This record gives sequence, C-alpha cells and structure tokens, in this order.
Amino acid sequence: MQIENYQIEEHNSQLQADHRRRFDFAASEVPGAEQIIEKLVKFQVAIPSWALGTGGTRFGRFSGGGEPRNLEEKMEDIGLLHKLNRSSGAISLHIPWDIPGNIASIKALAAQYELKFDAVNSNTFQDQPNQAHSYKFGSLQNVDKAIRKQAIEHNIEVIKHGIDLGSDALTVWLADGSTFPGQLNMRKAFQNTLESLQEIYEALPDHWKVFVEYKAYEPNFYSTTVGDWGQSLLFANKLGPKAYTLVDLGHHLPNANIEQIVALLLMEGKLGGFHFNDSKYGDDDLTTGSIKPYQLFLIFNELVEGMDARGMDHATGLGWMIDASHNVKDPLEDLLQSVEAIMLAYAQALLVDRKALAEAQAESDVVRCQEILQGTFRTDLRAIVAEARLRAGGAANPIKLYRDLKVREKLISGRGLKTVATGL
Ligand code: AOS
Ligand code: ZN
Ligand code: ZN
Repeated sequence: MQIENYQIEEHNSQLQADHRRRFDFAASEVPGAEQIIEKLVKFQVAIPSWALGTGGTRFGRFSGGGEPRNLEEKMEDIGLLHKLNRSSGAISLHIPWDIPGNIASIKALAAQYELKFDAVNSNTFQDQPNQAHSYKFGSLQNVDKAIRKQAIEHNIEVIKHGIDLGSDALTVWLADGSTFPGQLNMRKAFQNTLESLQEIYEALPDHWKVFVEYKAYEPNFYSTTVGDWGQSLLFANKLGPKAYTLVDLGHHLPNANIEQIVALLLMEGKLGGFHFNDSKYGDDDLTTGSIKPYQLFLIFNELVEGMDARGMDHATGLGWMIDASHNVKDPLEDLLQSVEAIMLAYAQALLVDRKALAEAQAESDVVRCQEILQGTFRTDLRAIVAEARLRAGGAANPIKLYRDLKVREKLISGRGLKTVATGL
C-alpha cells in the first residue's frame, strides 16, 4: 500500500492550527531554530531490513500480522515510514535474509520510495541450509581454515550485492567467541579474525567502508572476539583507513559510558556508524529513547561536538541506523517512535550552547555545566522536529496518521495475518 500526498495534506491541515501555536512558541524560545530545522531535514536514519517483522525472544514469538514476506514488501514498509516522517530514507540490507533478486527492479522500487541503500550486513552467526561448514564454534575466528574461508567468501559475496545496489559500506557483526573458559585461545582467535577481516578488506571498493561492530556478550557468554570498542578499534586500526568501529547502543556492559566511547572514537577518526536502540539490561533492542532518553541526548551531544571539531557533515559523515527487534509493538509504529526520538536527541544536541559550555568547563563550573546540558535536554523541541518533518513533506503526527489510515489493517488484509518476516 501507499500513502498518498493528499492524505498527508488533509491530516496536516487538520493539525495545522495546533502545530502552528506550539511551533511559534518553541521557535521564540529556541535560538537558531531555522538552522536546526535545516539540519533535521537533511538527517536520515536507515531502517534495517530485519526490523519490520515482530521480533521474538528465545521463549517465543508473537506475530503481529501483515509482516512483509519478502524484500519488496520490506521496502514497501520502509517507504511508508519515509512517507510519514521523511527521515527514514534508507534501508540496511541483511544477507542472506534479504538477497536482492532482480537488481534493476529492486533499484526501481528504491527510487519509487526514495530510499538509498545503506550498509549491507553479513551473517555468519547462523548456519544456512546447504552450507558446507557450521559456524557453531565461530566463523572468522574458527580454528578450521575451511570454515574461515567460507565466512570470508560470504562477506565478499555481501559486498558484491552491495555494489550492485549502490551501497558503500559493509557491517560485520560477529557472534564469534567462547562460552566456557579454556575453549578458545584468545590471541589466536583474534589473529584468525584479523587475517580473515584483512581478506574481506581487500575486496572493498575504494570508496567503501567496513564497520566492525562489537558486542560484550551473547550468543557467547564467556568471551566475545570483538567484545568491546577497544577490540574493535584494534581491528580497525590494523585493517586500515577504510575500517571503522560501529557502536550499537545495546552492546555494552551495564553502565558503560557510551558518550565517552563515542567522543574518543570520533577524536581518533575511527567512529564509522551507529546502531540505535535502547535497553534496560542487555542487548534488549528496545525502541530508541524509550528507557534512557538523557543518555541518548548525551551521546548526540558528543557526536555533534566531535563531528563539528572534525568538520564532518552530520548527515553523511557517519552511518546512522536503527537496530531493533521487538516483541509487543507494531514494528512500524515502533520504528516511527525510534526515528522521532533520534531526531529529538539530535535537535537537542544542536541546541546546546557550546560556547557557554566551553566557558563553564574552562572554569570548572560544574553546576553551570549541568545547568546548560539539562536545561537544553528539558527544552521541548517536539514542535521544531515536527516543523522539519512538515517542511520535508511529512506528516504532523506520523503515528496518528498511521493509525487513522489503518495502515496495519490494510497490510494484514493484503498480506495475511500469519505472515512471517525473515529477521531476528
Ligand atoms: C547483534 O546483536 C547485532 O546488533 C547485529 O548488528 C544485528 O542485530 C544483526 O547483525 C542482524 O543482522
Ligand atoms: Zn547491531
Ligand atoms: Zn545487537
């Protein structure tokens, strides 16, 4: 299904008076509102092809109905999101769950929905049917050269799919590690992984990047071979200038200071991309901003400060992507909420009075520093974010319009109630 322009216009005109009143107030309170809006309009967050179905846990999965059955339907879903919020104009493909069949028609569909192809993701954390060797004991780290070779070839295959579609980055997330002490020679596992990544790196086109994602634990519970940002940075530095660290917000040990990690990776020119989600305990993959919105703001605060210090373009300088999978919400409503939370945190970070903060820091005026950051965080910028969305042609209230148009009901009647999307 498609949302028509007139439906957005009707919805916007119904909400116009209310929005105008709130926007005028916000704009009067916010210095530089116009510049913030301009940046928000350009900022796009990629949607992963695996987040459009209802996620599950190891205890079960409760399908929500109308899930996309193939890549074309996943793109249709992201097209709906982008039509509503104008900030979801990219898809991050997972291979082999979403191997593009007919490249020309997939590209035509992307053009129709105004979607770009963000980083492509490899998968050596599962065995596929007819696969010669198993990844049960790791892929790029494996003690068996033949298994490493198979995993390397898969990654090179993923790069080729990405080249066909016009993507320019590969994200490698490895489940590799060990579950019991003594299972693995950690130094050899690192070296095997490095050599494997070097072969993959050699296959990257000149303008491509490879993002090395780290994760503290799960599915391995004793050691993970790319377990934290230090290990990822070691790999990225040894690989070369096209290799970067990718930060997934859910991949840290409890209470890790992610904003500090981000600041230092940026300082080293080695932060490549982001997987946004939120969590209370582990890699919970909950809606971005649903649990720790202040942390999200503090991360964006470091991102904006660090990117500006390096003269980076906010919209294109890093790979921005959601990585979520949820059990109980309509996935499209969840993604609308996540993108909204990201835009809000970004807008708040743009509003921070950097000069005043630098002065307060130089004087070690701790109270003033906190006042500046929390004062900004508590400023209601929702109308500013909505204005940016409206100027880009989106809906004043995407979730309201999604519900008013009965999008999920229509997807269910078109696709069926018991469809299952490939993904997490
Ligand atoms: C796994 O925990 C990681 O977050 C991955 O980035 C991602 O969820 C997976 O690669 C899906 O393909
Ligand atoms: Zn991730
Ligand atoms: Zn994860």
